[in-house]
Amino acid sequence: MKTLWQHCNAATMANGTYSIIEDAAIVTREGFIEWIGPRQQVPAGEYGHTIGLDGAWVTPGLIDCHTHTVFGGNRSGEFEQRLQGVSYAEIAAAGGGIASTVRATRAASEDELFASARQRLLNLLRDGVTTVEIKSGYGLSLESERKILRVIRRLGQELPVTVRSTCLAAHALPPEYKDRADDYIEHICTHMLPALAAEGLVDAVDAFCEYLAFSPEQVERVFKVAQQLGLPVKLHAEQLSSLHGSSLAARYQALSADHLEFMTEEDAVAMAQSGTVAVLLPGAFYFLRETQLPPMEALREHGVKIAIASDLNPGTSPGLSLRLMLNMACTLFRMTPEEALAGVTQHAATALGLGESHGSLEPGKVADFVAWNIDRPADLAYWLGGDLDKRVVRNGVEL
Ligand code: DI6
Ligand code: FE
Repeated sequence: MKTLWQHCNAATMANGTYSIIEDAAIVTREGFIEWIGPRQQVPAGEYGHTIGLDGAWVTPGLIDCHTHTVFGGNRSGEFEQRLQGVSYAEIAAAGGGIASTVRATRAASEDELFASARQRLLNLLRDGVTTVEIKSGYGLSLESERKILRVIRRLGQELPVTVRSTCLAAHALPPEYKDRADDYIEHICTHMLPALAAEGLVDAVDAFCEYLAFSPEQVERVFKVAQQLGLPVKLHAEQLSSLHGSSLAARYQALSADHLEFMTEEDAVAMAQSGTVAVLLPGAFYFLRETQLPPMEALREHGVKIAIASDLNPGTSPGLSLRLMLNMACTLFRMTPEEALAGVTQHAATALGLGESHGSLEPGKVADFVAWNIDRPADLAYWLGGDLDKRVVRNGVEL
């Protein structure tokens, strides 16, 4: 049965631009977009339902392509410490930071992790998010990474959102491997990744390439195993220093390299050649009060696709609103509202390997869209948070 949605304007985001259709209509069938165009040209035929959208602006469902939604505890106490002058590094050296979240996550039951992650995810969904990526990485042992990945799968089953699961076992060094980073990498490569992949819990593999995490050589060992397992890779790179992780990611045809404040022009060239998406995370930039901006001009000049994500995590980006990240991408990184919206639709889909099926309003794509009661598409990057009036459609069905 076909459904006709009409009396709306559409920002289709095809090719990563607004690609506006005024007075548009959309035909959906069995969860997919069958046709979209000017209402005057709607194909003749039988429509089971005709739904008026009261002049709303329709965009693709928003996609948050980088989050760490599943974790135990939170770190607002460390936030207070940092405001009193204690540095992120000092807190980490005293056993806080990622290590404290790892302790809380290991101590939590699967049900407890599910309940807290569900609340955070519901916040993201309030912004019209219909697809989200969630990483493990606060377990750092086979059992606790498995626990997190199972929670991630369950979130996708129980909430109205498409969830992609990324294994970030190479996020930090667990305490039992202190001073033995190579041994931990070996454990990831020979035990963790093969087991978790065999259980169907992993859609992609990520790592944290940084002087205070893992070296490019260590990351490459993880990438090689991911490749053998047939899993695409992503990388946290160039957040605090330049190790050329983004070029390494490009050599492995990574779906994305993320953060990137310290990347170089050569990195941008490599990413453009491999089609690796640059995922920028303005929430982490803001929360850490960073001053080094990602090289926007080099990214644009070399045609690297740019996505924006929340990086929702307890340490560096407790960000519960993807639309707030759109605003920050514009104010902090000087992106245009159009670039920012492409960054949470078409380019975010590509960063998840879903560029053919999601991210724009085009025939053949999944019918995930949001009808916003706004005046112009730029309103999505303009309002600072809040809950905008909207209707959300997922797989062709209004939620
Ligand atoms: N980059 C980050 O900013 C976070 N992880 C990462 O790879 C930090 C996560 C944390 O502090 O808990
Ligand atoms: Fe992250």
